[in-house]
Amino acid sequence: MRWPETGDESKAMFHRKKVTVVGAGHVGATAAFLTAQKELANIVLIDVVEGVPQGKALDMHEASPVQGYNAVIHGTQDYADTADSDLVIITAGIARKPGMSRNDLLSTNVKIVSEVTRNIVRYSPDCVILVVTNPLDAMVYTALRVSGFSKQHVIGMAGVLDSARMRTFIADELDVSIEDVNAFVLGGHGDTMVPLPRYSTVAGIPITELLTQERVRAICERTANGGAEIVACLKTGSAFYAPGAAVVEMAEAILKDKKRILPCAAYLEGEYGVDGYYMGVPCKLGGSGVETVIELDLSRAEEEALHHSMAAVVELVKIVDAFGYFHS
Ligand code: TXD
Repeated sequence: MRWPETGDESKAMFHRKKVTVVGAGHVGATAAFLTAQKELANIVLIDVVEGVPQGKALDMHEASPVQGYNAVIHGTQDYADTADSDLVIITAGIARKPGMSRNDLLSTNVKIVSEVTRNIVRYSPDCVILVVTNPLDAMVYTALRVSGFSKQHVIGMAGVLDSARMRTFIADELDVSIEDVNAFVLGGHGDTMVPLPRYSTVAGIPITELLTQERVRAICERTANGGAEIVACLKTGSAFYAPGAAVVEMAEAILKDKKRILPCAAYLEGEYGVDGYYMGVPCKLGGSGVETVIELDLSRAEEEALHHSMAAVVELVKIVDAFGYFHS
């Protein structure tokens, strides 16, 4: 028989959305794999370490017959391959090494995220950027400043992960399906984050009506220490399955214009009394990125906790601003 000739690959890729994942490490590779499994887009995986994105992309490609997904996954060191991405997920960065100060880590990751953002913007001037690299609230601020994009197009992932952890603990505690559990965690991504039990529900019932104050407090504390709990087990490295899944939930909302209501790190200009910083707040997430920030009515205690969390973000961002890398 005669088989029709295969067309040029760039044309074949045209009809599917395109996602670039920068950083082919634990979170980046997991997010890429889940994106492919959900057939959300073709994927470009890019990393500075030669061979790693190529090897992981090929490995994922070879999983596709078994998993039954159609998606082109391409590993590269060349930003030209990322051209015209709809969504770019930035997970590139280094982890804190023994003897390294927080500021050294911050400085290194600001440089990395700045350089990555410049490259991304050059080839995908209309994309949405989803930042994952820590310290999250400062890195997403860096990406906004460097890209010159609108605030709707530069978003940070943290709240979906923190809320997923809280949902897990609530479902375990009450022995109910995670499908019926919702939770909201706001604020900066760190130990000052603000879990909101009043807005965390099981089938619409606030958990404050289902659990004692003491159990609610324990769940909130475990949520705030969720990242550290995994690090303590793994010893080297941090969580990546739940972070990868959280990234893909946001990616799906954007790529499919779902208008999900999810906690995102969004750039605030007056909302929640915050001006000029990123913070985790409920947002409507769709095709144009953060479409609306939703302002919840907060109790006095919740408001105070949020402003305490904000103070930690402001400290970090002041340091980032002082580096003055944005205009280099
Ligand atoms: O909720 C959240 N936002 C987070 C954030 C949840 C989990 C992880 N969080 C942070 O994401 C974590 O603290 C890190 O800052 C990033 C990525 O975590 P991951 O666990 O994936 O780290 P890895 O495995 O070290 O991967 C980082 C990759 C690695 O392959 C490096 O070679 C690459 O980043 N890297 C780069 N890629 C491209 N370009 C540059 N400049 C670069 N520098 C390093």
